[in-house]
Amino acid sequence: MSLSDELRLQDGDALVLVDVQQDFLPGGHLGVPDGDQVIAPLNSAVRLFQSRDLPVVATRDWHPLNHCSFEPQGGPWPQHCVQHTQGADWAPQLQLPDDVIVISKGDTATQEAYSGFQGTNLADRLHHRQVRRLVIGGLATDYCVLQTVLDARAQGFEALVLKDAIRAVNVSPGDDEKALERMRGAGARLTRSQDLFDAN
Ligand code: VGL
Ligand code: ZN
Repeated sequence: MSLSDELRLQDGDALVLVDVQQDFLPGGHLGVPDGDQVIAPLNSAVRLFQSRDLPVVATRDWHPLNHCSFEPQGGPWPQHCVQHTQGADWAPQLQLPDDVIVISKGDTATQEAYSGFQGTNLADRLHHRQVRRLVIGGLATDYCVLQTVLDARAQGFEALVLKDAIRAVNVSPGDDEKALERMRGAGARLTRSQDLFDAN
């Protein structure tokens, strides 16, 4: 099987967009450097998956105002993605399909949930649709993308990460590279979105 065969989409594939929300864009309450750069490749990926009738999932950080990850509660982060605020809305340029599967996470005040699988029914919903492989992009590489990819692998899904469609917070320089290494170590494959488009 050639490399491009492995990138060919088929039944059992699903696209997962991680936390492409206003607060993670530059200027947002937890702005990720160049976070807006993920939108164009992800919109192209959405169109490709839609054209094949393959599922598109969008996870969102959906915190109550008193969430434990916020600084006033002793957490590491400024308040962000507070339920029903503009910061929790999708990035304005993001083009989600009408039948997108929305997964809200981090909605319990006392629990952090970086992964789209944590405290949600994502795994059940994917298994129900016979999904076996996830194509993943979004924000942020070193937190929610990383943990979603690791959980996907732990749950037995194949994982293909679009490396130009993710961006990192990089609290410490090099966190992005460490995250990529952990994904690879867990058996995820990293590819350029253009290679996915060319193979399809
Ligand atoms: C995230 C920090 C805090 C993320 C969410 O989406 O990567 N990062 N909450
Ligand atoms: Zn959060």
